[in-house]
Amino acid sequence: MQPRAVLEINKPATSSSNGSGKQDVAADIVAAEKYTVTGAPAGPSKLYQGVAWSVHNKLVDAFEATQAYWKEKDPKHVYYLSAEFLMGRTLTNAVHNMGLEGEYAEALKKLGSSLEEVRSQELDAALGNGGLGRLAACFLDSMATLDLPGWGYGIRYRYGMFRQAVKDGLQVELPDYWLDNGNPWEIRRPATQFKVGFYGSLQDGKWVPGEEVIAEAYDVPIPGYKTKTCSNLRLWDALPTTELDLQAFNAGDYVKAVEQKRKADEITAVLYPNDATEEGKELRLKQQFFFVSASLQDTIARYLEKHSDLSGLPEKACFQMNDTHPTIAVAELMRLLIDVHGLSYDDAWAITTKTVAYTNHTVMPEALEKWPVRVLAKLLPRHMQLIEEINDRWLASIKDHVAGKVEKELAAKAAAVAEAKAAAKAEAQAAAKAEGKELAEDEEEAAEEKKEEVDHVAEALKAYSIIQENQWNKGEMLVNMAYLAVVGSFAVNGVAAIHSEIIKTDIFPQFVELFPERFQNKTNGVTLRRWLAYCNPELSALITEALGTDAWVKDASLLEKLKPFAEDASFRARWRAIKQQKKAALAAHIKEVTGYEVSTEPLFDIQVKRIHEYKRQFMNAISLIYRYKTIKEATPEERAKMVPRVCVFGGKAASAYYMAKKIVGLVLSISETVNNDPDVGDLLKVVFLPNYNVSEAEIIIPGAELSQHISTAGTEASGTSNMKFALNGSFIIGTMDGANIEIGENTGFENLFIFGVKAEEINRLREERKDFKDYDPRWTAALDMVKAGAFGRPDYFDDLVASVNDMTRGNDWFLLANDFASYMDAQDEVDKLYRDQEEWTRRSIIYTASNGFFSSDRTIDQYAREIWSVQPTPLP
Ligand code: CR1
Repeated sequence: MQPRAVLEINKPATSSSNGSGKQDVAADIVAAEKYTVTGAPAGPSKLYQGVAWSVHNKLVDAFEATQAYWKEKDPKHVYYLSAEFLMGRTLTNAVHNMGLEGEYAEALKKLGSSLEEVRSQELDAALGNGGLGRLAACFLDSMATLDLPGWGYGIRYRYGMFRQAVKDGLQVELPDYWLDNGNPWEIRRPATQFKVGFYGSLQDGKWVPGEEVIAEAYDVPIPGYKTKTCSNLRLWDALPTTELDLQAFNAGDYVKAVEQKRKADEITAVLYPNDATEEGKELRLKQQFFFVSASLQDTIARYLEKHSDLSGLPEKACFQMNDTHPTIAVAELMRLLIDVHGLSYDDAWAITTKTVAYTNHTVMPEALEKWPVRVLAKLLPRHMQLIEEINDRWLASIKDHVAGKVEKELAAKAAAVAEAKAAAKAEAQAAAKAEGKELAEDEEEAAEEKKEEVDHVAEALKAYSIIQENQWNKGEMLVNMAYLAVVGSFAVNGVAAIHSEIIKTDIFPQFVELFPERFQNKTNGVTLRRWLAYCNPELSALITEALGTDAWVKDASLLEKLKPFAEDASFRARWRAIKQQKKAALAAHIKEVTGYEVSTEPLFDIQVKRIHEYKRQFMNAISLIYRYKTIKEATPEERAKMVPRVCVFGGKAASAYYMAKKIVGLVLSISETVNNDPDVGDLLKVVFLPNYNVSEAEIIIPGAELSQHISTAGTEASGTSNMKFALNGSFIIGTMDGANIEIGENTGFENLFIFGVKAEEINRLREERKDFKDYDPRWTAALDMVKAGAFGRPDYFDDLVASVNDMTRGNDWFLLANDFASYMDAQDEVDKLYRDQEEWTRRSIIYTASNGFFSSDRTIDQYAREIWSVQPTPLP
């Protein structure tokens, strides 16, 4: 067991800047270093602390100025409620956004170091899982940059999600001790506390919680780029109402003495605790309610400092629910307005439905949250009661519409039946006539049809009901949180054009029919600060030189002007040299982390994202096995023609996701076999980089030449790394899914390697392929190698291999085998183009030049105008 290297830190008093304008930054750093770290050895880690606390003070000044100004002006704010914020490191971002890089570079030079050296000492704030959390972080950057009044609200998870490590060729999960060295980027607010209750009962219609914790605020300043605006991410920590029960303690009951503290600690320990158990489910809901309740109470309290009448709340606040995790906000806002502030149900509902908006981020059924009524009623009895009332009123309000629809459908059906019957009757009559007989009339028919209609309406209403029966577990009632979100919101949006269509046709069609205007699209974006300017300073400098300005960092549409440079051979040479430099940096990182030595000559081919069957890392792995087999069997002449590749994987598998963990295991096994096979040499290297996170991505993405976004069409809502890769001049191999489609439209589809079936073909194919056996021979050959143990542990991979034939969902559910042949063809096209380095580089430039659309500034501008109605409010 390694001891954790925890620094001892005495947090400095906030804001030490002397306000006299000119400052000696080096002295400031040294001073901060002294009062922040005691007993730590000198070196980059100590220096990091000094720099960070020195920058902290500048951030706090900007933060206080902005917040005071907004408080005075009282503009409408957006509150971005999110279970995840994947912030990554802050130092570089803060220094650059505030335009302090010159000062700090100079100061650090004096101190014998550099920003690059100290930045690596910072631990990632990994309070997120994947794209959804990183999107939230990009959005905060853009909101501040566009001077839009708005805060993020979330949870300060003490151990993040988990740190992924590799042990014996498999993923293991460890706590992520990201707060070990203190956190210079937050400000604790002991004065901002709210009580949050759980359990208990309803007494005389009033909720009396059985358990309470205190939510305490931590503010994380979010500096905008080239603006004085410094926004806020407010994260909640949970404290017990009684930290130590001294009586229990003195009575020797030490467990009971700290029970409250333990319960509070549980809430803010980790993101997404395993919800396979009932306790886990309850804990997740507890977390969701905890941060939502605190955030709403906080917002209302601030609103009431300036206004007395809550009916004006929609003019001052908009709550954007980032996926369904914060959806309990609909019920909690109702409760606060009715039970705490004395409003009528109708007034409360009018306010709620003008204040709350919902973004859907997924169509995967397992991620569309449904809470058992049982769990909700136990943990939040008053909220369950309100949800029932919301549902009853909702269903009553649409009953006529549904009845009308049913009537029409029945009439159409009856007409068809009558027609068929008449035809049959005519036929029978004709036959009877031929035999010389008479036919009797059926008199009971009409009465029966009337009775049927009533049942049909009730049946049809079920499709609209927020409370539904569990289709897998009859008798269990569930609250469909996405439906609650749709009913309670004034706007619902998807995150890429195709996804926003799919949610209308497949997820919420019955709601679209009632209020089509509520549904919108907001194609995702990424901040060009972090994902181009700062993670790839060399490329950024070249872009700035070519365009004669760095204005593209804030106005991404200017990137378009790079296009003519793609035709300039000397520019291409410089572009290529920078890519080589970034590949070298990635190669060095691979060596440091995995020990594998990779050449920088091969094509760098990357797939980094959460591990999931729908993202099809397994298909990529199988293709690499086939590539390996081809190399092994090739003649020297054939080998000479091959395009060598370094193939990098990264991504976490959810701790309870059995199949995903096996996929990680397979990639690691392939990597070990291939990289140690002397026959292969530099023709193929396969690398799994553990603990993929924001900082890893900042090294990986600039070094990529090809990146893989190969989800089964219709399953990836958007993807955002595809945008980051494209902006860094990396090609995309991918399916017609998520934002790939819009990237194709912007870049020109001829520049992407598109393969596989389209979303509209999926359902038919899944049906057709129930007994599919006609596999591509390359697919079969590769799988046979796994089965035969070419990568060790054949038994371990048995069910992964079999998962493609999983009959419970239907054969080849994610259509890996189905798409394999076209995937391999697309890969051949990649190799072919890579041989022509001039053309490859030309198109790489086109990628960067074409994708300014995917700046999150554009996305946020759309949200602000089309959903939030929030105006830029810059400091004078
Ligand atoms: C989607 O899977 C998308 C991000 C951000 C994810 C991904 O395609 O880019 O959201 N969804 O919109 C998600 O995490 C819980 O759902």
